[in-house]
Amino acid sequence: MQRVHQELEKLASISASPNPSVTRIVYSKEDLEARAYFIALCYEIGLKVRVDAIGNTFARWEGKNPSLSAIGTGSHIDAIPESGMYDGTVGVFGGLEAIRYLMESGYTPERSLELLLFTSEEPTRFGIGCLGSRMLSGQLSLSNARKLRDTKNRCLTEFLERANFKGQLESVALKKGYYHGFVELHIEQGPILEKENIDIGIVTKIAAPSALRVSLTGQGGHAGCVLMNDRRDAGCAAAEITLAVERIAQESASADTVATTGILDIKPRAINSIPKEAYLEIDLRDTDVITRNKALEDLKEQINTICNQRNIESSVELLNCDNPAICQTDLVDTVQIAAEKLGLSHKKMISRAYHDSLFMAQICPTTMIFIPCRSGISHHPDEYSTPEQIEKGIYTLALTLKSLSGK
Ligand code: HGY
Ligand code: MN
Ligand code: MN
Repeated sequence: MQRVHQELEKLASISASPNPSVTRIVYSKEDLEARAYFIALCYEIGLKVRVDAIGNTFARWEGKNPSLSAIGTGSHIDAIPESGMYDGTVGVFGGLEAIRYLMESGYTPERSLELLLFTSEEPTRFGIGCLGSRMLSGQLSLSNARKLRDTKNRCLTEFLERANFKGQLESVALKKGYYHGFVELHIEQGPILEKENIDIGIVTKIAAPSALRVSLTGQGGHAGCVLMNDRRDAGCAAAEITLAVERIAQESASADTVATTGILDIKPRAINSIPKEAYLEIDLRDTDVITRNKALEDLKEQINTICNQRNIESSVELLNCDNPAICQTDLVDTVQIAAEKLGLSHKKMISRAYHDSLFMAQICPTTMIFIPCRSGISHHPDEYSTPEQIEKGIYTLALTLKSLSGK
């Protein structure tokens, strides 16, 4: 399986940041170049490729009975700034390798197999994650899609035109029953499999993410001349909110409540000028939607209290507030049987990261195959899975796809 490792290395070199980090923001020059590289590899093995109106890419291995609903696999190749080379890409290029392995073993599927490259799994461009899988599963309304703006106030259609993706947004959502099942191969992005020395994680539940955009406006002014009681310092309000985000997650009854202020900007950013404005993007998750929603409500209240006390204007925009996904038992069992056939240790587990599978699970039976990653590091240049770990994931995926597409 040497070729898939070479392909992952080549893919990692298509990046806006220097090796070993990877930066590949959706619809950037690097993203489009990486998509073209993937599509060329799909054509090499005769897959039929369709690209939808927002760039979701479907590489299809026609089955003997094309009228049957297909089996899907896949993930994403967009990468947040200064991140690693395995997040998402193992599911796309490992999915391709699984298909090549089945082809080369002389297998022909009954049900067609589709390998997907989802557009924009990461929230970097528009603040919302899983844009491609949300839209193809009908979880994001066209009006909300049209409202999306990046930090330079550019809209989705501007990027689609520039990338020359054809078709109407209306055509992205798939018909109900399009897929018979979906399985995504992905690095764990956590330490459990490595710690417990287990080859394969089988995902039974995917956490429920939510994201808030908070804009704060104070007074600003001269850092030397405005007395402390006269200040309306947006930077201090942002700092207090950031600590409230941490406190709410720490004090939650559930250990699965996690929250981060991943973006915190102030203006005008001058040492002798009191911050007039602040901008925060907050990520808050739990595997239980009720606990998550309670934490979200607490946070909104705290933001309000802090801003009232500090006489700061605030606007709070809920970017997304998704339900967790429950993975389908017989798909989970199919993965387990595949791992056992290969003599691989395995463990059922929760995914604390969200994935495109979170949305695929809304339209078809879905599960995920996790492989260990070193010290659980992800979204970081040190992200790493060994070739052996990747190959065990690919073989498990291949046997799973064979079992699901054979009937
Ligand atoms: O943030 C996440 O959970 C995913 O890796 N985008
Ligand atoms: Mn990620
Ligand atoms: Mn990912």
